Amino acid sequence: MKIGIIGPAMSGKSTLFRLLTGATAATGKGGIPQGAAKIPDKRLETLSAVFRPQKTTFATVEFADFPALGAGGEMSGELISRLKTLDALAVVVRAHQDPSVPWPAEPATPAAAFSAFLEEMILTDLVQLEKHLSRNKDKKRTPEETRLLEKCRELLEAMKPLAGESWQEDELPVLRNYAFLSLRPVLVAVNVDEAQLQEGSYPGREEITKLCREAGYPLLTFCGTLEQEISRMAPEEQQEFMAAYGLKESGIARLAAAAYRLLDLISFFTVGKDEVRAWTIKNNTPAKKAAGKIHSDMERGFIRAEVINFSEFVELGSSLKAAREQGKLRLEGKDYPVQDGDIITFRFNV
Ligand SMILES: Nc1nc2c(ncn2[C@@H]2O[C@H](COP(=O)(O)OP(=O)(O)O)[C@@H](O)[C@H]2O)c(=O)[nH]1
Ligand SMILES: [Mg+2]
Repeated sequence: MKIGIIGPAMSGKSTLFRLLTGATAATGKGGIPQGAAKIPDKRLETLSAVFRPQKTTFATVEFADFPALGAGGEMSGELISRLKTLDALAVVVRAHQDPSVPWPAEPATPAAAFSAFLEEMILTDLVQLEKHLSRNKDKKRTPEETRLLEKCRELLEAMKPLAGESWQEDELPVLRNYAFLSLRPVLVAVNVDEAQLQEGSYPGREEITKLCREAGYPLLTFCGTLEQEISRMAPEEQQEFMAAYGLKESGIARLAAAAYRLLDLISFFTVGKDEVRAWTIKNNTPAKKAAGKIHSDMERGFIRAEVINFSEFVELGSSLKAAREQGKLRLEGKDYPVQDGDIITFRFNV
């Protein structure tokens, strides 16, 4: 699962990337920096305090720091084909007005920068769609597929991203074959300054809020410079500092968590003396398949999953022993859809 950070030049993309991944100068494929961002999870911290393992492993999500869009949101053909390898996009736009940071062309409001991106993405899809419809004119396409593509055309012509539509279970695989950009989930991150953060507002906030609501995109704010300061502090100091800004969590923690939700990912936990760990699965993954995340033997030889959800575990005094004695460890079969926060021990046979 990979999220691309995109947006205009100087909007704060690389700053955000470095904050999320802790990367300094990591470079990946084709010169695009890539790295894993830790997904903060208070539940995992609690489990770690209970089990005192040698090692605590958080879930991660991969981010890639993409080159800037053109001043009018333009995407080169190369950029488009790279964006198609991603599972989701995080669009960074700038609200802070720091005069020491140059603008790529003219100063743009967050809404204008976001609109430019949205329009470019939709037009890219529309061009591709028309190509398919005309080029494959003679090719046999089922009536359903043609109907589906025509529905896409209607949406795109109305400037609606394809992700906003609730597609049928059997339509999605067909659509995915076309690799439309606007079918990808998107989140929007507005880079604000400290005063804007404290006020909870910035110029053009209402406009971009409305646009994001219409597109169905989550909208978040972060202050790049403030987050940089936070990231250099010791944990106790961070809490105090954030409290002064009325923040419970850092903007980066909120963004990482939002990215996880955007990808429809959830975590289950394994606990023990060696390691307490969060494992990432897609929402609604059956237990047997989830076991395969840990080891293919566990999936192949799956017998049962012994499950208690984190919240219940805490209610029962944070003791697996107590939970077992009270018969609160559920035995689930291979089709059980693993829930976010489940603490699981897999029983398997090799
Ligand atoms: N004043 C201010 N400057 C920022 C903030 N975030 C990033 N910058 C600065 O803006 C410039 C561009 O940031 P960068 O992350 O490189 O933008 P990119 O071109 O989108 O990758 C850098 O000099 C950053 O230090 C912020 O929240 N406030
Ligand atoms: Mg950059």
